[in-house]
Amino acid sequence: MSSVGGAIKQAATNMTNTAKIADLQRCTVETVASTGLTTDHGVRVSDTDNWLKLSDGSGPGPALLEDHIAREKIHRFDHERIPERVVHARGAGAHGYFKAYEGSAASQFTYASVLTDSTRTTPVFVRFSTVQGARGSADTVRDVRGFAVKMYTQEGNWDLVGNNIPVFFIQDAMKFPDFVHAVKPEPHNEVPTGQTAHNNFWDFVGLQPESAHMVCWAMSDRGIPRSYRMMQGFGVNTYTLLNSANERFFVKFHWLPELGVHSLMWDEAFKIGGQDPDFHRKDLEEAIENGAPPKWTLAIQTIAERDEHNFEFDILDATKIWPTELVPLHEIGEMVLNRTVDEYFPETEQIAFCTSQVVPGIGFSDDPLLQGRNFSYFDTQITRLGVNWEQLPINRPVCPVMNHNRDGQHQTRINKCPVNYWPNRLNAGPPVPAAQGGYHEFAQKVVGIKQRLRAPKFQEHFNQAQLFVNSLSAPEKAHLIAGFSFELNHCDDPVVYESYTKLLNNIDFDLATAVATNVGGVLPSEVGRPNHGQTTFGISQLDFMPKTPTIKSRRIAILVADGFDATGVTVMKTALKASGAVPFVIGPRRGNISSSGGSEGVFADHHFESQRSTMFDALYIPNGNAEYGAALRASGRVVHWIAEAFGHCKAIAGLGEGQNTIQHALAHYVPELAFGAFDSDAVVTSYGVITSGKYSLRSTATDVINIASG
Ligand code: HDE
Repeated sequence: MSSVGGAIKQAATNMTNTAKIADLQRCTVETVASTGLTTDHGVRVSDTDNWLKLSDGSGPGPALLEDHIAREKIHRFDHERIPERVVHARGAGAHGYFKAYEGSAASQFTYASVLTDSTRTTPVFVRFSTVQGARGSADTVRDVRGFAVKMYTQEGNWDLVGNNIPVFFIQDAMKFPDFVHAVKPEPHNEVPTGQTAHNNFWDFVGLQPESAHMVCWAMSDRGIPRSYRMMQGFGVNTYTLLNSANERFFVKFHWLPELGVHSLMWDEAFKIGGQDPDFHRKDLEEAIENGAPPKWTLAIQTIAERDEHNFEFDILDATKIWPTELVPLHEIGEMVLNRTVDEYFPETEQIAFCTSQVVPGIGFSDDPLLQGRNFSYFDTQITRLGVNWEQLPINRPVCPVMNHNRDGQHQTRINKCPVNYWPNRLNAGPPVPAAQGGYHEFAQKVVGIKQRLRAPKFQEHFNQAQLFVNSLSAPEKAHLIAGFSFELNHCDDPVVYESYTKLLNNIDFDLATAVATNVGGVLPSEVGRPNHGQTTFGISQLDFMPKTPTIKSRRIAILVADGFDATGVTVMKTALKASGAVPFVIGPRRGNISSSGGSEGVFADHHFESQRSTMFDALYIPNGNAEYGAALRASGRVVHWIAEAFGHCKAIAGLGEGQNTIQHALAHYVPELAFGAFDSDAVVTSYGVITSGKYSLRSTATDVINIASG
């Protein structure tokens, strides 16, 4: 029996056989060539290319409607599309597992076994996404990234539907439709795609100042991550945990990436948007398939019930972080994503997250954003996937499901039971008492008057925006100014950019002055709001460099031409691979490139035109003979490669002719033109010209330098 595609995932399947993968196997179909083509009702088809026609043979003749085989093919095609997600339409997903750490602090706060039982391996599916763009938009646009985790626990599914930014634009769920309408393409011309750089977005956020803190995060480097694998994840909303002594704690969830937090340069991000719109999607797949499964630590911040009101901000306000100096992080487990999907639509598209899906020991708070989310997600899945969306293979739990919900479109369960209600004479489907694992709501005492309101501490909007700006490093601050300036410069309505530059003065005078100067906004005449001068850990990406410096899974380009030094390339490739990096040889053509000794050549994976410096983290140019050096220096594309990589603060190393070529390319380089030149010091060593690298890629730079010198 020949099996198409069957062998492809074999290796991966063996090492990732979680309970969920086993469950999905029940409906995973291998394409078996020997079966031959059939209709959907299983009848073998002899011709799938020619519609049944009435013809004397001299011409096609009219097509006959009676051709049920052709009709079925067209009908199925006509209905392939489902509504895309109203936000977060573009995404990429992967399978993996979560494991709680042994002896972590989690059991002080919760009896949820998924978080406390270190002997368990809980299957997970994670979907990363952008928010604004349509399903077909580019990955690297400036936007917030979704970080949605479905844990298939033994007590039911737990969905932690988060973002890569710890706060949100609005405080009350009722503002969500306004916010999304404002950020999405404008209604009259459906412009722009995958961007927040337009009048309506800045008009709205200017009039809704509670968004100021989140807007700062989105305009910073956090809005243009290098990879999904190098982002933090945050539950954002305040949830609650319940322990076995029936004590309740408020909790915020954090995912901390093993690889550290890194971003693209803005100039890189929008170039990649055109050069390779699937950059992040492919990066996730490439890393998993190359044996570098991404890993995150799960950490929690908790606040006891009695301390709820002991903070100057409201701990239920999703536009605020809980500074770690006030509320420390406890690391309680880790998540690894080690398996790519078999088919995008049934897995990544049909996965449906709901904040309301929690498991015993985890609950909600009165966070007004979360309360609305708990309603919205379930509702939207019904439009997107139909009422029985929880039965879809990717969504169904790995534990038993038993209740009296019935029927609806696309019901796939056949319940062998004559009663579908409770109570019933057969005692079928009785509720489970809390003591035996039934979900238990905390008995929260609530006294109040029915009213529409914003609670008092929800009125303050700029303290933490200021804290954010104060906590950035100098390069990050410059990137923030550049981000604001780019976006507001795209707004052509003066009312919009003038009022937003005025608002910025409530956050920071220098920021407001710099942005207003760049975009023709309103220059502040005096400080709008005194700076409290406070900073906090965990805002700057420099706070999240990898614990152990690594170049694992980083893409390194080796530029060559005929006459290169074969030994130099072999040694470098071997050293890079040994460090877990992924080297690519780029030459004047795809194919064999001959070496200086004429002995062995090297196969160039790509030619100079087809892959740009933006797609790599670092660049190495080996030595070679004189003709080789001359050819490299005569190539405008090579010179541009080097200058562009330098401008993006990449690690660059070269030997001999490679070094000469780098110096040639950078001889007329005007540092001020570099897209971040302030932290891109050119260092000339005996190994070549090496930039210190952008702060966020510094570990790569150091390691490439070490390898080049070693
Ligand atoms: Fe969402 N959000 N959201 N959101 N959200 C959706 O659900 C909504 C919010 C987030 O990969 C929708 O299945 C409301 C915060 C992610 O499938 C929808 C409010 C955070 C995803 C919805 C928020 C998020 C969504 C659209 C304000 C970070 C993608 C399709 C009260 C914690 C999940 C869907 C995936 C998706 C509603 C605010 C994250 C319409 C009403 C805050 C990662 O239900």
